[in-house]
Amino acid sequence: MAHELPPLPYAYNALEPHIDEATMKLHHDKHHLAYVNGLNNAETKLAEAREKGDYSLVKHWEREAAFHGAGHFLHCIFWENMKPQGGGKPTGALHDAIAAKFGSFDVFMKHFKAAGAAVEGSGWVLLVQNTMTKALEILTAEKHQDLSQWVVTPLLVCDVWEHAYYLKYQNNRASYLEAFANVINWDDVAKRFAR
Ligand code: MN3
Repeated sequence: MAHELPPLPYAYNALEPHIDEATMKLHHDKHHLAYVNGLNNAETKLAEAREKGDYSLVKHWEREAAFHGAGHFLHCIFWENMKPQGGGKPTGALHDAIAAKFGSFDVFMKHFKAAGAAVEGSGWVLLVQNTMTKALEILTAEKHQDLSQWVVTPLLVCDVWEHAYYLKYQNNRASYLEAFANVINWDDVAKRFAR
């Protein structure tokens, strides 16, 4: 099931004069499409690696999947986060949650814009909800992936920092991963998946 470029939910010129038509055309038709194609290619290569049992290029293709996948999913949200005659303030539960966390909507917007302006190089500023604490947070990302994709919920995680295995396995992380496979609580993973 290949990923596809979703059509813009409005015309290319619909956000004028705030965001110009030429930018929207290039951004959606060229940049976003490149992420979609790159993600499909990476997933194909990873499927081939699984078929062949050859993981010699797994680092490269995982990086490609993270870069293009994060780019694709964030842009899907980005287009829908905008509309002609947008702006103003949220109402209802979202407004209340923002006010409760940040003090007021105006403070939230100041923080959001400052955080976005401060991202070094290319990146994003995001309002997110932590799925564990339910808290709203303002987060930033340099580039957009740093080896992961957005819009995912963790189901099974394994710490591969050295402190998690060095006393017993020293530099042999692969042996630690073999051992980890023997202690996975699949009931817990299944519960998270069902949720
Ligand atoms: Mn972009």
